[in-house]
Amino acid sequence: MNDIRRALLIVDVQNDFCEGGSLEVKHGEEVAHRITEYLRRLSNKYDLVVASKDNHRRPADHFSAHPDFRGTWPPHCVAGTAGSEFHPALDISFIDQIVLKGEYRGAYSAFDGRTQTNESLLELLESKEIEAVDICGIATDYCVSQSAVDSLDYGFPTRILLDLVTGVSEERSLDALEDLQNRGADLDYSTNQ
Ligand code: VGL
Ligand code: ZN
Repeated sequence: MNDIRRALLIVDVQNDFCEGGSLEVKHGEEVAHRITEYLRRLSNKYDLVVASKDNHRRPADHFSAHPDFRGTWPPHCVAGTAGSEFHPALDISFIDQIVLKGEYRGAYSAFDGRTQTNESLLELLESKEIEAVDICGIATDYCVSQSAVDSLDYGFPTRILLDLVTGVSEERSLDALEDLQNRGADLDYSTNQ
């Protein structure tokens, strides 16, 4: 189980995506707590723990005063605001690298993000010789699923940790998970790891 080099990708566990945030997603806080429990139990199984952050400055039509909650959204995760911070229930001491995305446009995939030294997520994974990616975080039907699609397209065996994700729409989240499974992702519970 530990013979292949594995990364955990924690997607957008930020205040604005949790209860009380400007784009709150149901169970966001619970997911933050569960990811922390998982990290305390099994972070040693990962060769790299990466967390992405939505980090908007002027993201064009990603923000709207009349959002449809499918392609346009209320302002959220604005760089430098409290809403863009990691949720306090996420224990950030386990995070090796952060990737920021979405400064000047909507960017759902963590693979659109860059590290502090301006590396892409793909470059980072390659430099750490990562061979497989596990994904958790918010939101299942947007940033989690787009990140997983990219991970699969780049050739990484990709697993979604089902009890460590939550989505904007339950129906679209189920569709997204089915689509990911059809693309070859593994869906599994963190409690089985
Ligand atoms: C996200 C909507 C808008 C996400 C980001 O992190 O899933 N969703 N921006
Ligand atoms: Zn966004």
